[in-house]
Amino acid sequence: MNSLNYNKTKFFKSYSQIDEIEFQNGIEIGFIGYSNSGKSSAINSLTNQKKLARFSKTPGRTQLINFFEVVPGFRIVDLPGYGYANAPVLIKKKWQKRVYNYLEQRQQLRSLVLLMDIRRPLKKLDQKIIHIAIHHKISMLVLLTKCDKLVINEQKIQFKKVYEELKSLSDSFQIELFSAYKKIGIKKLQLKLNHWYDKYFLN
Ligand SMILES: Nc1nc2c(ncn2[C@@H]2O[C@H](COP(=O)(O)OP(=O)(O)O)[C@@H](O)[C@H]2O)c(=O)[nH]1
Ligand SMILES: [Mg+2]
Repeated sequence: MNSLNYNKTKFFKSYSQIDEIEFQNGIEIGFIGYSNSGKSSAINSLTNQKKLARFSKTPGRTQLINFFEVVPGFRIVDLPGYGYANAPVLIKKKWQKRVYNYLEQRQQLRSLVLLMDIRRPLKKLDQKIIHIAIHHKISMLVLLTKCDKLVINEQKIQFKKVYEELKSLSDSFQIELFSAYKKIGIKKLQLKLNHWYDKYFLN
């Protein structure tokens, strides 16, 4: 299996609409989840770069689709966080539409990393994303983020809960505990991305 050097990942560009995206080559792995679920922190720890995906909390930044290039033709896409607590309903709907358009129309999207705060997994919009992924046959890695916030026993309970629920829907999900702070799950994330790279590029 190829082992990619994630440290060399570069920020590429941000877009507000999918029809603005100029490149039609290569493949993309989307990072998706509620705002505050730890997407930017996960991308930063994956790539070992503190400020790559600035973990800015300003809605202006988080509503864009941010592209990063791992190696030419292999991109990580930081999708707008859904369910931003303080945003007006209409704005929230607009961001959600952006995410759904990307998921449903972007040919280059091959796989998703769904991030859920381990203390509050499987919320309404997570479920919706899971159903879209199943429907469009998009493979998915589920990260239960900020696992450092729970003791081991509680981590296991949450893991089991998510595992059982997802297993009843599909047998193609991989679920992992993750903590950007404690560096848990980073290797598993890298291995999964390596696997996807090989699967989509070499075949
Ligand atoms: N305890 C803990 N907090 C985290 C972790 N990862 C992110 N956070 C915090 O959660 C908040 C949201 O993180 P961020 O990466 O910006 O989430 P995003 O909105 O999904 O991009 C920030 O205050 C982070 O410091 C983690 O592994 N453990
Ligand atoms: Mg972010």
